[in-house]
Amino acid sequence: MATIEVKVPDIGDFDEVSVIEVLVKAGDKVKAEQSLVTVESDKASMEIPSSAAGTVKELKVKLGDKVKQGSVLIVLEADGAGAVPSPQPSPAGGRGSEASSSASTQAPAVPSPSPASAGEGRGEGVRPQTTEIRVPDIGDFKDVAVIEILVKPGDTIKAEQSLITVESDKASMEIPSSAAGILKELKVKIGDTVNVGDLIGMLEGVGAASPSPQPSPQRGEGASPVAVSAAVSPSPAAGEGRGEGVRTPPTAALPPHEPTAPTANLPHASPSVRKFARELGVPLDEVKGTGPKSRITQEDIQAFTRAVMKGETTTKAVGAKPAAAGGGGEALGLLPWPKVDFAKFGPVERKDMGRIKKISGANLHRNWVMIPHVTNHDDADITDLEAFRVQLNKENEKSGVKLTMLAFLIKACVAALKKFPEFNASLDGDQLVYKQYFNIAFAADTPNGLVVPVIKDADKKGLFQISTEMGELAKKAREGKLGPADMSGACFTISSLGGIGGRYFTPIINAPEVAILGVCKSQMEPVWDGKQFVPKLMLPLSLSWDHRVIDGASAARFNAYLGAILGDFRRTML
Ligand code: CAO
Repeated sequence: MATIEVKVPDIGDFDEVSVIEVLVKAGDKVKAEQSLVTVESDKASMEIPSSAAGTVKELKVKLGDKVKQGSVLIVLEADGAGAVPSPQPSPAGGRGSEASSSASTQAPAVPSPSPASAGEGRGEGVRPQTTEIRVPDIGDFKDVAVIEILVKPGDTIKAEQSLITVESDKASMEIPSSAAGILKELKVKIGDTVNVGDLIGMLEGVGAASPSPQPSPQRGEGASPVAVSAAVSPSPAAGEGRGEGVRTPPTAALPPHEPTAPTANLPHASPSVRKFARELGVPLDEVKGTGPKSRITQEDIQAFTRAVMKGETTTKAVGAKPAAAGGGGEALGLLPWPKVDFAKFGPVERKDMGRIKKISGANLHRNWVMIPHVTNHDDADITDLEAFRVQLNKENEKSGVKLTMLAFLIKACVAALKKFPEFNASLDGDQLVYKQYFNIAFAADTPNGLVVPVIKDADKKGLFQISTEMGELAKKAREGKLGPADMSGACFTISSLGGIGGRYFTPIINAPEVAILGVCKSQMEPVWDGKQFVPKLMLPLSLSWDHRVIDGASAARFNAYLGAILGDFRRTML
């Protein structure tokens, strides 16, 4: 199997760029074109894709590293078919002599620079009164979206001042003005898609830097590169060398100018983070960045979303609307909460909600809104199990530990989670995290509200130990003494109302878990055994599951398996 060094491709004129995100780790399988790292300069950020498919053997960069063209990013054990083993140095770029005993390859250029002759054939153009500013050569990118407009008509623009930001799914870049002058007209708006040569705006007046708008015959088969070059050319010096076969970097990446005021106010985030924010409708400029140089990370977007969902913060757009009691629904396009003067109808007393209720309420609300819940109801025959439990408790009366039905349910759930691992998983972006430990939480009713302590490593504990720990945790819960460690790390939750009553209910999943079992009060029922009705102690089960992760058939099998175990506990040993 070939070993490939995946290197930073030609990224234009960037001398050194910082690695701001590492998107893979050793052992990961990557596809060709899959992004490996995000790099960022002061003007552009871009994801650098892998040039081949394979398994990451070694990471050669870490967050904060400075890299440049040719820096090795990863060592890849290439899949036969996916590998692109030959290095891609450009003779024009002076790298043609590079050789390596192991196959060495540049990731595809992002953006790939234009061929050599962009500056050729300009001639001595007459300085026009009005200059067209067009999208420069931005390499292989097509139909890039305009995501920010940094200037407005009437602004005085300096040469090299950024005008707009464009973004593909792999890179975002600011497009600078090739000339100085007054912006007469903008020809693009946010959301437009643009390509090389598209008109961005019209400048009037003073010193256009790249005067000739004429197409260059030497440019090759490109559609309209010269207008582009007028927009691109960052400085006479950069234009001059082109005729000598020096590769022209995408000017969008080039300009060494000082950021202008609007640029300085722009939120700092990588393209993938911007995309993520847009998908969620999160206004980036309201998110506080916690990354280096206050860069906004994906976690920042998630934290902002969580805070909005919990009602701890609101977006400016929503905040600007008239306040509504019970707020938050407007963000989802819902009607405002009804505002009623209850005192009009009779005496009332107002009390602040307790801390636990506020916290658990916000969590439940988020989980209810964000998880597509389905609940399957079933019954388990626990006639023999209950008799066994009663007998064990009688035998162990003196020990002071009482075996509860919940302890049996915890053990039964561990067996079912082992058999159906997707129930012991969590969603993390596009990935499922399968947990190989079995921490089971149980809902406990306390005077202050609902809390959910966790029995850790329930698979390694016996029924008596589980019952003992449950008793201790339930006592701590009632006394308000549970610490964060007592309530974290759960894989699956059981909510038992068996000691209280009821038949079935629809428990809300405790994110990031993907399922929860609700249990109600068992009762004797006539059950048909094929010949006759026999009295059986039936336990109602209600399993809520996240339909993004679990299918209905799996949920039915999970419940059936749980029922079989509770019907005959010896099956846990199988
Ligand atoms: N069917 C019939 N009886 C049951 C039963 C069931 N499924 N589960 C428990 N019981 C019985 C017990 O055997 C016990 O009876 P005895 O006192 O005669 O022995 C009695 O009910 C009380 O049990 P319990 O509820 O105190 O104990 P537990 O181990 O079953 O539960 C705990 C402990 C902490 C889970 C429970 O006290 C509790 O807080 N339950 C409420 C959970 C809750 O609020 N869920 C809703 C969350 S969503 O809002």
